[in-house]
Amino acid sequence: MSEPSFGNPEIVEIETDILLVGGGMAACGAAYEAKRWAGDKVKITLVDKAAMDRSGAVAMGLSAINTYLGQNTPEDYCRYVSADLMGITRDDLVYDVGRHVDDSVHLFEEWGLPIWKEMEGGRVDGASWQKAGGLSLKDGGKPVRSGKWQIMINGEGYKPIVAEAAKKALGMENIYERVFIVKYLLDANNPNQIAGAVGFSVREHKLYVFKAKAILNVAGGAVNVFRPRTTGEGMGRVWYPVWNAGSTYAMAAEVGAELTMMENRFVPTRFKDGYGPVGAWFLLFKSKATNAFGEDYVVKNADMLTAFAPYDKAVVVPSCLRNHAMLKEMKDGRGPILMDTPTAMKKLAETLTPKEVKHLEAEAWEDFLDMCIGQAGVWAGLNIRPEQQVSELMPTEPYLLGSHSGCCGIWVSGPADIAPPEWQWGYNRMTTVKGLFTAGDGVGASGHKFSSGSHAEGRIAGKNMVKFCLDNADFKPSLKGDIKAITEEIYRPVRNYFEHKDKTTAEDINPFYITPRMFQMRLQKIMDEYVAGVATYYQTNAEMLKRATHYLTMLKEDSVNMRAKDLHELMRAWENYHRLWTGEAHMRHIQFREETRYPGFYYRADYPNLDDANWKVFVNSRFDPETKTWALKKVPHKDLVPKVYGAAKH
Ligand code: SFD
Ligand code: AMP
Repeated sequence: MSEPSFGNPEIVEIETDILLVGGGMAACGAAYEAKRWAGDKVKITLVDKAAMDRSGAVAMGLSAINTYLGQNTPEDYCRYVSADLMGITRDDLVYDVGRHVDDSVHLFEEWGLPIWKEMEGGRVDGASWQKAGGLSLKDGGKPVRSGKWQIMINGEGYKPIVAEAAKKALGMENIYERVFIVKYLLDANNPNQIAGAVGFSVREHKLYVFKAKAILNVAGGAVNVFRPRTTGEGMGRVWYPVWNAGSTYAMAAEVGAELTMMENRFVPTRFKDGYGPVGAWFLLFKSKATNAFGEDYVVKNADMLTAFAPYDKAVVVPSCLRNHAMLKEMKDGRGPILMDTPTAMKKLAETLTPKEVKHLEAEAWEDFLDMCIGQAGVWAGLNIRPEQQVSELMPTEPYLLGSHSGCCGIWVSGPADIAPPEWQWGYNRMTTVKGLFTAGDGVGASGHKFSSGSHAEGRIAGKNMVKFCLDNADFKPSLKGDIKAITEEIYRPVRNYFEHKDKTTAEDINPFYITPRMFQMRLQKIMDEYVAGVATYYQTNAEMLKRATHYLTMLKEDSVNMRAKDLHELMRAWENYHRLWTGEAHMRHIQFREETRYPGFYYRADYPNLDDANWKVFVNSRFDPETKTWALKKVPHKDLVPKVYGAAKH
């Protein structure tokens, strides 16, 4: 960036009705569905920080669709999601995803996604079932189920396929790629109503100011808030997408949207160092994970888990409790944890022809080549053949997300026909800020949507946003705040750099500024060491959290001193600002919930038990944009779908 132009970008103003912020699964679903209802009356615009073809969590592809109901009922799905997330989920939202998700999967198949089929004579790859005379799912074709909810795909091209449909629906003239949204703006005349968004191009020196009647806030989950296990040697190698920086939560919080369950996190068990997902190995290949001495840690520690199991274990052993059992073995010195891939493959091969065995081996590699190429790289680099050698597993650093096996996010209005009155205020998936909607990773208290459910939820939101725009046709958004001052604020890191760069002999070390990279490391260190990261085996307590509050406050003060020497670094600066907000919300919620609800994800060492009597509730928080203060509260939970309660021993 040349010096004369810094702080003085070209300002591009765009007026629209619906603004979709993000280009991932939820945004693509919203684009497709909103367009169907919008007609010519409602203008839809999409803005993505990256290129939609490969942006978001599905960038590399996936090898399974984790939510496809098929013969299962939405009620069953509610029971499953609730059990996995320790009993505190919104049945109205989960049910709503459950009843619509299969339709999204059918669309994916129609658009060209290869889905494996169960046919006479065995399994057929997604690319071959048509030639073999098979049927699409919509016409009664049978998917290959890896688990009760999951189906197998050849998914390397998953994202381009889904993005293509969204792009076609909106038209490229309504899509802004490589524009990073920094913040939302409220309306100047109506309190608590959204009116626009501001961001900058990461390629050109342009500031974008969008005015919209309704905004869909779907910028994914939060990665790299905590110090990852891979630091110097493998920096950037994490499980969830490194480029999803918590923008969804931070930008919503800043304009006063109520957040929910921000204490929840996902600590996935993954193949060590490559972060390869384990689902297909556990569910499809029926592989067992053991401690170093061959003992199945979930079976071995079953009694220990009953103290925490809020529901019938027949539904599922919750993901956090599987971790809890694994951590017990690690802490007691019985690590490393091993995934016994050779035994699983040998067992499967017993009934297969040599050709089918070769195919099975290819599937084992394809599982990672389709969605987590780095893991295939680790296998190749370490001379691991999964049919011959075991692999290490490891619980990773925490991730904050609302669509996978976690449920932090934003508090939204539920569907009119199911949600009780206190959970609905007009438009499905609208946040507590009028006109601001969310979906996918953004919606709290309803995890296990995954890629398909996020798309379906985006469609639900998109349809409701059109209704919102039609109902509010006379509303003319006018932005609160002075664009000149906001421009100054957004480009401050650039000014910090140019003003101070010559006051040092080492560009990255300067008393007047901090690089975004160093800022990120400071945040990660605080979160890791005080807010239950891997450094403390996921443990914290009130005293540690008090210190975290202090250090995060100081870090926030320092955020104005971040520098950016180019547009890329400017994006890094604002990403880290969003991470900081997300980390702070997470920390405040953990501080508020005085129990250990998710052992294996995190432990309040000062409240080590599950406490249903006091804490079977949602925790909601709100940052007040006027007073700049946070307030947290308990919100009553209720089951809309009956659940079978297990005997919880405390
Ligand atoms: O194996 C801004 N996921 C899995 N889902 C499945 O269905 N099956 C699987 O197999 C899954 N697994 C898995 C998964 C993800 C990853 C990374 C791996 C493995 C390695 C989860 C899904 O992918 C996930 O649930 C959905 O994608 C969530 O959808 P959404 O729309 O909520 O988020 P997104 O797709 O990440 O999109 C975010 C978008 O926002 C953009 N963005 N744009 C503008 N301004 C900003 N400030 C922005 N910040 C972000 C992004 O570019 C992106 O377009 S497995 O582990 O179980
Ligand atoms: P993962 O690969 O770990 O992200 O998991 C993919 C899917 O499989 C998700 O729906 C998980 O909840 C599920 N899953 C993973 N491991 C197990 C397991 N051991 N038992 C039951 N479900 C699992």
